[in-house]
Amino acid sequence: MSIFNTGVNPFKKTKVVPVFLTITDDYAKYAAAAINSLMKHAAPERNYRVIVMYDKLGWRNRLRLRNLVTRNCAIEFHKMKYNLYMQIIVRYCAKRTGSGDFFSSAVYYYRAFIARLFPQYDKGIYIDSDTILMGDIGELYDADLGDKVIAARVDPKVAAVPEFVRYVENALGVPAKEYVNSGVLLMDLKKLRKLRYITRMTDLIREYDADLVAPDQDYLNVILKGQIKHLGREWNCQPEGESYRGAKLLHFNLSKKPWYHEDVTCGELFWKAAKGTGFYGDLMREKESYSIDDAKEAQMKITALIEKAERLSKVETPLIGGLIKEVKE
Ligand SMILES: [Mn+2]
Repeated sequence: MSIFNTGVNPFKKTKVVPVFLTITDDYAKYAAAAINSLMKHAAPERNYRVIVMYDKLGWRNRLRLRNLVTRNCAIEFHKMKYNLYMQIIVRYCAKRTGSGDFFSSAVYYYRAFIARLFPQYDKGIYIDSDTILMGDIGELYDADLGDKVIAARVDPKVAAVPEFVRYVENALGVPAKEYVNSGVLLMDLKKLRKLRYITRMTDLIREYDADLVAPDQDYLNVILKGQIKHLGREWNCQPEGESYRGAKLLHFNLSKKPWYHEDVTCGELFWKAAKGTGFYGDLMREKESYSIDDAKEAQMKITALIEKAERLSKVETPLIGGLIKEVKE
């Protein structure tokens, strides 16, 4: 147990809502706003435990995140180990350095390890660090999964871009109206352990070594096809381009980030969440130094991602998961 871990008796597992984030030093300042807003909207009668999974996260950032702790929200840090699964992922990521390679960092895959690394929990939530809470995350935790393995929202960014629609349907074999965003996940960790999720994912990586558009999310959709419950808009609301009325969680996904741009829908809510976190100054300086060239580069990256999706959609059979399909049919 590290000195950075604090609060809420970890052994009262049935009473705790575990919420996982996966970050590096670069993401700590955004995660702070996400965690702060989570704590602000926490129900006083419940206990929460924010678990930050990381590889490189300096002690100064850990200390600043730890300072967010409240009476009923604990923070725990978990350093990822370089085990066999991680080796496969790191090697796979190292090959993906093209212009459309958006998600070529191992940190995107840490969420796939949650079930295996935390056997003390039967249910858990994962959230991206580019999110902020507008409601009590305990309500999401209480949602009934029925016989499904996870719950997530159908990705609104996919439906909006025809190249993405063709990509998920042709290259992944997943209907666009079923393809979910992996930024907010409610997980039945027992079922994920039973499925041996991390083994299945790394098996697919080794078997196909496929070049994909959003790898961690693509594997999730292929492996759990037909076993995902769909969340409503309120739990993964992407305010740029859709109504945010009644939203309980805002996600600045594949859009202008409020920490770079002035005119971002709901941007002021992000800044409100960042206030008092100890990262506010860092965030303001980052926004100040964001240049027109940086914005151009970000736009070019999105264009390259769409081009990659279009290129990869021109296949006869899906790129991964052929084996899974054969078993089922
Ligand atoms: Mn995100």
